[in-house]
Amino acid sequence: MIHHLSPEQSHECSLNGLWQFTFLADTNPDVSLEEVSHVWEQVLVPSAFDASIAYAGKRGVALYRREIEVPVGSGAELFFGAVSMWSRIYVDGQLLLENACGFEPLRVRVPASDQPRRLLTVVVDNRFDFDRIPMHEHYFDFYQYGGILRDVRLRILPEHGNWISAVRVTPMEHYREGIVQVDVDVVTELRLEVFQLNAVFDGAAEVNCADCEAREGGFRLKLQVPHPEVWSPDSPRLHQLKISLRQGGQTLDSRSAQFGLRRIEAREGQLWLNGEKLILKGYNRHEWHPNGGPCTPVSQMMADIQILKDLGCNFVRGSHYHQDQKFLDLCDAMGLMVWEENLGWGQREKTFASKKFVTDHEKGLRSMVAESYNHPSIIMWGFLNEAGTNAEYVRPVVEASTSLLRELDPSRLVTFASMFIMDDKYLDLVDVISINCYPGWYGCEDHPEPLSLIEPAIEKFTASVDARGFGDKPILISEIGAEGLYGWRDPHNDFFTETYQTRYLQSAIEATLGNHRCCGIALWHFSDVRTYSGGWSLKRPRAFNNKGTLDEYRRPKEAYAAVKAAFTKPDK
Ligand code: ADA
Repeated sequence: MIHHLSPEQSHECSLNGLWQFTFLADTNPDVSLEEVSHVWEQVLVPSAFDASIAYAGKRGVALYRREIEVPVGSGAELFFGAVSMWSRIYVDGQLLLENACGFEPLRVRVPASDQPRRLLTVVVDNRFDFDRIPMHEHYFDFYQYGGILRDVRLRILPEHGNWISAVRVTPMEHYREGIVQVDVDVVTELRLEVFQLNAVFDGAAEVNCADCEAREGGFRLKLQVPHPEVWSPDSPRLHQLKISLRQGGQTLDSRSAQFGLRRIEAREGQLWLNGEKLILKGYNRHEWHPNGGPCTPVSQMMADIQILKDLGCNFVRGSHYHQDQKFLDLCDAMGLMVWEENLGWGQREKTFASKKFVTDHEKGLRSMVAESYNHPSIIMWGFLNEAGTNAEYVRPVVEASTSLLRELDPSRLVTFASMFIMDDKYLDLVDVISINCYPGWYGCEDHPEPLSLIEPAIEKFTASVDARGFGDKPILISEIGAEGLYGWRDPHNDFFTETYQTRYLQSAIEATLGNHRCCGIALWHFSDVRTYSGGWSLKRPRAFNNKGTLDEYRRPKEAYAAVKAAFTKPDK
């Protein structure tokens, strides 16, 4: 439908569905968009083109296009949940955005035109190219796909040009009484003083916006939620806020936000949620399923959350990239706490020497916080999984990332997963010390009883953290696990059997939850996933990371019952 009239308020529609697609393989990404020889086919957006049989394993440039309708004279904003790996977004042949992080949510402003039908074209490239795309490197232990991976939406902006671009709700110290700080970002060319704001909670209760301060780019308000209910994993109560931007009694634009009232703290060496000591029990989870690769349907996300709940989990680490907003919405509603992190995996000196990496990493952090700010399920922000944090070359990025995250969101905790806990140089900078470790799996070639290494290793790590003066910081075992090939049972109960994996996870949970310094454990990992291809996969049977407690189709391995028993045992 064409909107001949310009809208008075912004409104949004989905651009998911069939798009035209052409795969151009190994070509220059400066490809002509108009080339007549392109052969177009139809694909579904969102999807990963290389998760389909036709393009499995293929890397190269692909074009996506479709028509969009924007009323004449109105601007618009496009939202892309994720476009992987490298992308350029064009409207009517005009380049509007170039991006080089395949999990980052993107917002793109579309200028007004005198034509209502506009051509949206997206160029994607899933080839590794360090200079152009330093956020993605070929050695990451998960398969990196190409395509428009997540939801696409179009927001038509009001013709008068005054609109709300974001609403962020922060529960304050008196969150139990419903006290929140609300930041409203406004795009306008007028002085902010000419506007009034109107706030309605939970669809009914209008509150007074008198305590409102105009600041650069918008307003900051202190509001009180009527009938406040606290969010917790056992009682994940959510509230809604609708903010309207008004001028002279007329509503110019409105925007809604869903949020929860809760407080997360790290002190006295422990985590506290709503003032109560918190023990995290959970998993690392990749967004992945064999049917659609990194594009899992919302029904699968919900099924995964139900499995996590059944296992007795209250926590999931979204390894190792920005999370799909639909998954986070479900975690909010289901009461599953989340660690969300920026894309990163085991980078070393070469990466940190890249100026483009440093810029793109910072951009990734900003868009993660901007997009996910209101989810009560998120209790901590992470970045740089297993980077070289035993060395000086990461210092500028670690310092900048921790201070940026705190500046953007002082209400949550900051962490990174360290694989160098004994000589990590940056533990002073984080709120939660997160340790990735695999005692009894990697590096125990000559040991007759590898499982016996787990408990002493965790003891050694926590003692070393305390000896360095960080006794006040909670310690999370953020990864630990062993491979178990689904269906592989054998009297030797050796590595790769389901039984070794079961015993391993039992020991890991016992050693962690029995250690008073640990605030929790995130097992590596929820379900098996496809990983790097070719020679890189030699240590990964089937070219999969098989450390899932479930296989890739979510069939439980032997370890499932053992983890469930350990996680549902009452805390000591
Ligand atoms: C690391 C990494 C994970 C995974 C794991 C493993 O800790 O953070 O992504 O690769 O090792 O299975 O070895």
